Amino acid sequence: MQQPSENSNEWDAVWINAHLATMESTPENPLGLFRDGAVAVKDGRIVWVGPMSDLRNQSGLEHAQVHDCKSKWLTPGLIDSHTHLVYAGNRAKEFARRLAGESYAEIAASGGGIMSTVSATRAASEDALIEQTMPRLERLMGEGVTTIEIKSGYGLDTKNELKMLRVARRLGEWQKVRIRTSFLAAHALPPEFSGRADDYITHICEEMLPAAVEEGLVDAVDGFCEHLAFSNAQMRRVFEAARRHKLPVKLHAEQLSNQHGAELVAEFGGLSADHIEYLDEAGVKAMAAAGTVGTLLPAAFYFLRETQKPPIDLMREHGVAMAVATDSNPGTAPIETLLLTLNMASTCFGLTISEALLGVTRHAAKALGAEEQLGSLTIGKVADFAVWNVSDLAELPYRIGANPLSSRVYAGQRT
Ligand code: DI6
Ligand code: FE
Repeated sequence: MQQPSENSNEWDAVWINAHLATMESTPENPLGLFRDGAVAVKDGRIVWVGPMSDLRNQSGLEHAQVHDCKSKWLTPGLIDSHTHLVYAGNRAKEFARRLAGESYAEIAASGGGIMSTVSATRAASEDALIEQTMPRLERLMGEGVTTIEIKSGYGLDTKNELKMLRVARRLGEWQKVRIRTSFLAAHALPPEFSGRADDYITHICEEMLPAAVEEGLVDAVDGFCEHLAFSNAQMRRVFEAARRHKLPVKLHAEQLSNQHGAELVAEFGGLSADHIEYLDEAGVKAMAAAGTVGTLLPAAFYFLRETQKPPIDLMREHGVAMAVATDSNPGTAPIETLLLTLNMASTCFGLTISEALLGVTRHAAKALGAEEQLGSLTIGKVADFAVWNVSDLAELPYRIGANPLSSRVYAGQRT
């Protein structure tokens, strides 16, 4: 059991009579489950975690606000570590085209796909983007999500990429949610650079990224390494620019084909390789050696009716941590629920209940480079919790379309 920290004398609040999933894994107990526990909070951080039987002896208890969980399950706040939440419009018409037989790649090649969302997003003001994104954000928050990664990538020029990132930052200031931004200018080739992909990469490295960094808008650098987007060599140049700014990298890798993007991101000590349906053993080994997380995006797999599954067994064998995220975006994953995504991760990819839940907590925190702060009920970490009205946490991935959230706690405050 964890020991109280020295300055824990006066707690602000304590959640009692909770069954806890600490996410502090052991081989026998991967979710760190224990029943009849309590968690205490001060200044937005966890200061004590222990069994109810030890609570009475804690001096911090005296003035603390007490929240009785009445035997509900309490987990860390959920983390959606890969989203494209900020965008304008939608692509329902392209869904209809796909149902009539066109492929995602064909629609992209005909000027639809990412480019249609780029046009809509460029035309939208910051306020309009906020207005359109807010309901999506609130739906995720309503499922106990307390941290969300949001990418740019629908601006594709300096002005509009910065606009998207500013919107992401503003959402985090207005709502009780932590936002981590990723700079994704290397998402698609904008029409201004048609036929000149290498020049666009130069423009990203020399103009766009420095401008975004200058405004403090970038937490990580991302890219789309794919035959219909950017090559491994082009992504290497973007990652070298990221390194000059001391920014961590991540990558949309091996989604539709194997471009050895996972090896590239691992070479740069990257946070995560995402999608990874076509990942091979060399990529898995490189990720294991670098501590790069494999981020699974089953909603995109489902929505594109893909059949190639990520190499889950190889990642288990080599000890690659797996995160699970929505990929919420208008083209390949128009989804606004992380709970349903958990179900898809288990149903489509065969993740165990523990793997799925670690994928939206501790491993998702690692995918954001925030494992020191987030993702488990550990003394010193931020007090972001979700309290669930379930008798067994397996109900979270199991139920389809249900939302058993009872309450949500952000930085020690009930929201
Ligand atoms: N892979 C995806 O699944 C999304 N981006 C990416 O790089 C798709 C984005 C879109 O179609 O709008
Ligand atoms: Fe994505």
